[in-house]
Amino acid sequence: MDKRLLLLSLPATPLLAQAATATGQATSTPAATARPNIVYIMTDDHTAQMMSCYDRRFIETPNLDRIAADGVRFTRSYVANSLSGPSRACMLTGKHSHKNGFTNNEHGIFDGSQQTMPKLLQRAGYETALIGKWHLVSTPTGFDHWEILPAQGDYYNPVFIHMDGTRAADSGYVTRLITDKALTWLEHRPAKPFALFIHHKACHRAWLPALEDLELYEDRTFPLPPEFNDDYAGREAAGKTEMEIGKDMDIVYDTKMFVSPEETPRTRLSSSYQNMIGRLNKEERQRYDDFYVPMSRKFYEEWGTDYNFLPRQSESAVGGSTDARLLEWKYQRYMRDYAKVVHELDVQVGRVLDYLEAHGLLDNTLVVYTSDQGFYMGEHGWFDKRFMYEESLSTPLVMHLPKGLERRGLIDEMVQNIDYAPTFLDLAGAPVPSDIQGISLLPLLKGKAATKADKQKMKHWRDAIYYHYYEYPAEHDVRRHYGIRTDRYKLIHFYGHDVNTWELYDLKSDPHEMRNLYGQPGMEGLQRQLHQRLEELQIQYDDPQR
Ligand code: SGN
Ligand code: CA
Repeated sequence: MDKRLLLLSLPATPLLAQAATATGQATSTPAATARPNIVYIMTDDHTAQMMSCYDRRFIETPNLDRIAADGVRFTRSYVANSLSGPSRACMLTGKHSHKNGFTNNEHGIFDGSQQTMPKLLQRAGYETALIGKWHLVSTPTGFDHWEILPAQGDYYNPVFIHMDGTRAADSGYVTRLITDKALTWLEHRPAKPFALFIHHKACHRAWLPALEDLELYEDRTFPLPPEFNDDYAGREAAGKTEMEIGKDMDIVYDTKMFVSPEETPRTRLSSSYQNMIGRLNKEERQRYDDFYVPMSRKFYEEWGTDYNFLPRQSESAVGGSTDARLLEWKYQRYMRDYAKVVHELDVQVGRVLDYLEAHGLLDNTLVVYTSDQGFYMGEHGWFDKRFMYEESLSTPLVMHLPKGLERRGLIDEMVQNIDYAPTFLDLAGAPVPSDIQGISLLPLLKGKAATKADKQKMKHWRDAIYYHYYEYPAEHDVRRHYGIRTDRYKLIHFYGHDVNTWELYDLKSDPHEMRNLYGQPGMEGLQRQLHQRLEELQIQYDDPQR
C-alpha cells in the first residue's frame, strides 16, 4: 500500500505517532515529506449565490465548479462571525472570536503571539506561505513567506507589503497579481510538504472589475431575489441597518456613475473611490472611463443629478414607482460589476488548478476554496453581510481531495470556519490541541477509508453551530447578536443599548427568514429547547456574553 494512503486511512498511524513528541507537538520526519500539501484559496465576500455549483440563477463559475465536480461540496458551510478580520482569525486559530480576541474589524489587532494553525503546521514540518489580503492589522506570524495587501488593499495597481516591511505597488489587477505571486512561490518552494494560503481581495466592495472584463455580463438582466422588497416586519434589527441597495448604495461610489465634478456637481467623487480609480494610469483610466462615463451620462440625463440615495425601503412606495425602477437599476449594476469581479476570480483559480495539475501536485494536495463569509445579492433588499441570516452566515466551501480521501459529491453536515484549522492539522498528521474549538472534517472526507471511529464521529456530528457578531456601532449599523442554527431552526438574540430582541425561524417552512416566530403562540416548547441548546453551546465554547 502506498505510504500516503496508509497515512490517510488510519486515525493515528504509527508514522504519526513517531512524529509526535512527548509535548504533543509533531516534529519533521522523513515520512512527513509524503504528507499532503494544502492550497487554501479564500476570497473576500464571495457568496454561494454567485457560484454556479451552488446556484445556477446568476452566473457561471466553471473553474470553481471544477473543484466541486472532482471533489466535494459542503451544502451547510458557515462562519462564526460574518466579517473579514474576525472570520480570518477564526480560520487561523480554530477558535471563536471571544477566544482568539479578534471580534471586530474596527478595534481589533490580531495577537500574532497566540497559537495558530500555520504555526502548528510549521512545527509539523510544513512550509507555509500567505499571499494577499490579511486584514488582521498585526504582522503575520506562522508563515515562512508572506506578501500581503495593506488593510483592504486595492483592485488596480495595488501595493503589497513584503516581509522586510517594504511596500511597493505592482502593475496590474489584484486577482491576477495575487495568483502570479502564488504561482511564483509554488515554483520556488522548498522540497517539503507545504500549505499555501491564497487570500483574494475580490470580490469586496466596490467591485471594481479587471479592465479586460468590463464588457462582461452587460447584456444580462439578473432575476430579483424573491425577498428583494422586504419590509422587515417583526425584525427590528433588520429594519435598522444601513445596507439597503436602495437607501445606502451610493450611485457614484458603488454603481460608479461619475462623469466629472463639473458635469455632475451633486455627485462628487468620494476621496476613497478617487483613490481607487486614481491608481489607474492614463491609458487604463481612459479604458475605464470609456466604459463608465457614457453610461453615467445616460444615467444623469434620465434621472437628473439629484438622485443618489433612495428612501428607506420600508418607507418607499415600491412596485411600479420611479423609486422601484431606480432600485432595480441599482441592483442590476451591482450584480453586473460583482459578476465581472467573480469572473476574473474564477479564471485565476483555474490557473492555480492548472498549475497543480501540470506539475503532478493535484494527487497529493488538498485544495480548498472558500470565502471569508457570504454576502447579500439583493436578498432582503441588501448588499453586505454581518447578519446571522442564511446568505451571510453561509460561505461557499468546496474541496479537491488528495488521494486517500475518497469521498465525492455533497456533504450535508454542518461545518464552520473554525473547523479548517483542526482539519489541516489532522491531515498533516499533527496533533490537534485540545483548546481548538473546531472539529476536524477529515472523517467526512475519507469515504470508503472511514474507520469505525470516523463513522461514529459522523453519526454524532454537531447538531448546532454557534455564531456571534460584535461590530456595532459601525458602518452598516448591524446590531450585535449571537445565536444558534440547528438543522431546521435558528434562534438569534440582538442586543445592545437600543435593541434587545429575539428572533426564531423555521428554515424549512421559511427559508428566506421573513417570519420571526419568537413569542408566537405554540412556539413555547421549541423556544425552550433552542434556548437550552444555545446556553449549552455558550458554556461549551466558554463565551462570557450570555
Ligand atoms: C469596508 C466596506 C464595507 C464593509 C467593510 C467590511 N466599505 O468598510 O461595506 O462592510 O469593509 O468588509 S468600503 O466603502 O470601504 O468598501 S470586510 O469584508 O472587510 O469585513
Ligand atoms: Ca469579507
